Amino acid sequence: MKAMIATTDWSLVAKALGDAKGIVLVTHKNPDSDGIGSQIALFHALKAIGKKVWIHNLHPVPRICRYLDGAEKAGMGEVFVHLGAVDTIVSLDCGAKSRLGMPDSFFEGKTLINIDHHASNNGFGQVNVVNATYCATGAMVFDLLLSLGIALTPAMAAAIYVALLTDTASFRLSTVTADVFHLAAALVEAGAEPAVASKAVYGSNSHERLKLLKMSLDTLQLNDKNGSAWLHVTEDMYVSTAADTEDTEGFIDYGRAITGVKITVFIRPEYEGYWKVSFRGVNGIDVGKLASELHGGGHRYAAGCTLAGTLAEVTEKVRPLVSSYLKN
Ligand SMILES: [Mn+2]
Repeated sequence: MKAMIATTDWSLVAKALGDAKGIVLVTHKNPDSDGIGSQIALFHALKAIGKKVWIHNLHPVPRICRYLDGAEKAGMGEVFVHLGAVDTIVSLDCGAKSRLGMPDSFFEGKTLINIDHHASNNGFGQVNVVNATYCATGAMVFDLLLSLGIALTPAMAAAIYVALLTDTASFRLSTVTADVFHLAAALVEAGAEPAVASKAVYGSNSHERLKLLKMSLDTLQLNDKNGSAWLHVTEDMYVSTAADTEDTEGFIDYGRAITGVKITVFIRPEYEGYWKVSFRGVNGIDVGKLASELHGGGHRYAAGCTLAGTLAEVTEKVRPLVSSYLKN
């Protein structure tokens, strides 16, 4: 097996994990398949070398990942009952400490290891491996396991595969290189099942989700001479369809798939009075930079921020900035 990026230096992470007596793996609020897949793969790996390890996040495992062997191990909420048994925290796929959503007391006196591929990551750990050239944090976990000499089991391979699948939008993004396919092949050889992952991620829609999608597509607007696509959902739509935040996963891709659209904006309720604004950009447009101008972050091609106000106020705030990114 060949490392995705052979030059990544895992020595400090290996040392910290080697020294650790108890480890908790965490990922960002509203976790996605990359965060969860990375956690599950590393969980199995650390178990295999005899470590005490837990998975804990603020929010639950998304439905599309619950088929993974190990997903049932994930705890959730602001309170982590095993905190006393833990001396090391590993943050996976999280661009900022605040995005973990855990209280300050969670981190007190612990060694924090930060493994991530978000360009906006500021290195908030005591040990950091941050590299935006990785297409997924799952690919980083693969390289870490390789450097630790841990053999991939089918459960680890399946977890990394779903991370890779979703963070590359099914191998559709410009981050997809020959090395990504080599990695995918290695995962399948180790027991990952692409058909099972695809069915879970893309073939498990609920009726509620499709009703919400229909309403959201009704909000689709093209601006900036058809260079930007905008769509949203509202709290009322959640109520009338009985769908939830998780069901909006992938809605933004409908905008991205329109010919000529260079930036897609998707807005959804975050919490009372706040909206989550997500951006997707084509090659050559850095929506990560755009989001950072609104105190958010992410990748060049996918990013987001949280803004206060009404939907109309938020839209008016974002619109001129989007236009300015389309002028050059
Ligand atoms: Mn990711």
